Amino acid sequence: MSKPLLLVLGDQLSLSLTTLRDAPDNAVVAMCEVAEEARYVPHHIHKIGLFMAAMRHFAQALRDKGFKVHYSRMDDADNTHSIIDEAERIAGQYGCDEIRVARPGEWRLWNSMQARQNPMITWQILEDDRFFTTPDDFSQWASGRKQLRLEYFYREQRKRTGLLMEGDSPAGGKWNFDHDNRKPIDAALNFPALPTHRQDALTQEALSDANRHFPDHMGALEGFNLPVTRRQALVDLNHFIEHGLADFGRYQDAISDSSPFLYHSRLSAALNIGLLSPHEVCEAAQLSYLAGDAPINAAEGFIRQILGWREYVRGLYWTQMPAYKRENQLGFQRDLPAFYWNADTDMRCLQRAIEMTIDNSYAHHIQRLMVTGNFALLCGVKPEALCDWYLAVYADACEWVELPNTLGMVLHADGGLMGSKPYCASGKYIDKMSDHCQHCRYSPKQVTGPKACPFNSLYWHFLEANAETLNKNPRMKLIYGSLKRMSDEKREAIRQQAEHFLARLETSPSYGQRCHTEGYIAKESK
Ligand code: FAD
Ligand code: DLZ
Ligand code: SF4
Repeated sequence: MSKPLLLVLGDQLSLSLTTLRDAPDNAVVAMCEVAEEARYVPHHIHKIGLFMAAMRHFAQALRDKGFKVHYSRMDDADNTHSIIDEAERIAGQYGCDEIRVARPGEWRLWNSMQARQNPMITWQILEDDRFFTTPDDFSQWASGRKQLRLEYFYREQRKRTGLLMEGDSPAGGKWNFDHDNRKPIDAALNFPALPTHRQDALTQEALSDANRHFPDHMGALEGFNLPVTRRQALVDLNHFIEHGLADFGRYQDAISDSSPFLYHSRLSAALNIGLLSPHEVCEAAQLSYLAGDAPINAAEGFIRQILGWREYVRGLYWTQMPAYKRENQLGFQRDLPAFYWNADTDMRCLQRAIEMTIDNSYAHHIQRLMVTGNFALLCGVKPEALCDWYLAVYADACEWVELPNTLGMVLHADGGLMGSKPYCASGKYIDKMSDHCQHCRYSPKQVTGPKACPFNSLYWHFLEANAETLNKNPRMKLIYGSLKRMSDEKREAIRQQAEHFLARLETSPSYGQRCHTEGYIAKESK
């Protein structure tokens, strides 16, 4: 009789996991804390702490359910510190002849598992059915389409799941209420504080082990407040539904100089490691709408992020990898600006987005897209450098979701698969949506001169530099019209301003080198 090893990865912490269902009595569950996964990019210390604490709690929950669990700790003398080697070592130790694992969240692991040739142990990769769709579902939807647009994918998901549907029609009469969801920051707003999670002995020990093993990683654990158990994740979900959801839509695009979370849910990490299911999160938002507590623009906007974007990027990732990771359609070559690691910049919006990232291992979507992302796009940062940064610094980052957002949505490196046009913007956009500029030494109204906001000249410089590729795009026609109407002198002055700025922009050689030679600086929020 076969004896399987059920390998549960760090982002598979769900009791409903396919690997754990109908497990035979002789099965052994393996969970492996390994240094390789903490270092392949230099993860933020909150992220490492989250994985270590949540994995240890989940192993305990499995034991309580009667599973036989082998848990490899970071300190174990025989730990090989590689997930694949560790799984095979444990399989050998328990006499298992098969390793079962649900599809991992990253292609590199999936590929290594597929390629593994061990005559004693077979690897069986099961489909991860914790999502609304599988990669096969996405592939079927995509087949034969000229363009893959989120909006059409999302409408099908609504019909398929019945979420926010009234018969065959969308609730509220429209599929998308984004038009109502573009309010800028307002000084009178009161954002709900996140629940504070108690750290029990298991969590404290995991965080202390993380700190001891990875002392040079970005951030400090004093401010750690991520949910590490299902119970804590449910507290966060209920809190968001009660206090955040109703205003989520309206202020979804706003940026605050002081609040990192605004009305965002901060549920991404709990969702991505499996403490919450996307189904229960969407259903909770729908219930709140049906009870009259959240308006349709909020519930629809929120559900679209999960049922739409989250599923869409996952489908794109699995159907496009591995070629997707090598895409660089705009031919960007610049290394990452050095201040992405320490927030040492006088550009206030970037300084605050990066400080908040260092403090919380979190930034909301508009900070990622329109501040750090937009700046990297305008400067022409190469995809691999930017992707590694996003993957390292955010607690919710797993490659299936990080890569399409960074390489596709931010850098337009996939030639428009993810977005029909690049999300490039000048300082005017940041000034409109945020309260950063009043604290900044630059002026968003000036394009040239010593006080001019660097986003402004970089914006026009980016459009000029990439005109050959982008001016054919119908959605860019208007802006290229404005560029064309500019006088030659003005264009030349802007070009010089941008080039002067770029020539002085300090870049960071590579994350690996920086990690080992300098360490990362944890800054207190101001
Ligand atoms: P909310 O604003 O409250 O949104 C609710 C949920 O919707 C999120 O928890 C998330 O699960 C989902 N969601 C929202 N936007 C997206 C999106 N664009 N793609 C996929 N899911 C989405 N999200 C990650 O989960 N992991 C990442 O590694 C990641 N990297 C990103 C990198 C860049 C450059 C950009 C622009 C976006 C990235 N996102 C990523 C998407 C998004 O920014 C985060 O999901 C969101 O900020 C998480 O905060 P929240 O839970 O408060 O989200
Ligand atoms: C991100 C991460 C970290 C820091 N540590 C571990 C770990 O020790 N063990 C583990 O199984 N997974 C870890 N992860 C997540 C992995 O890098 C990877 O994203 C997932 O395992 C893919 O399913
Ligand atoms: Fe950012 Fe420019 Fe505003 Fe300064 S002036 S905060 S750099 S947008």
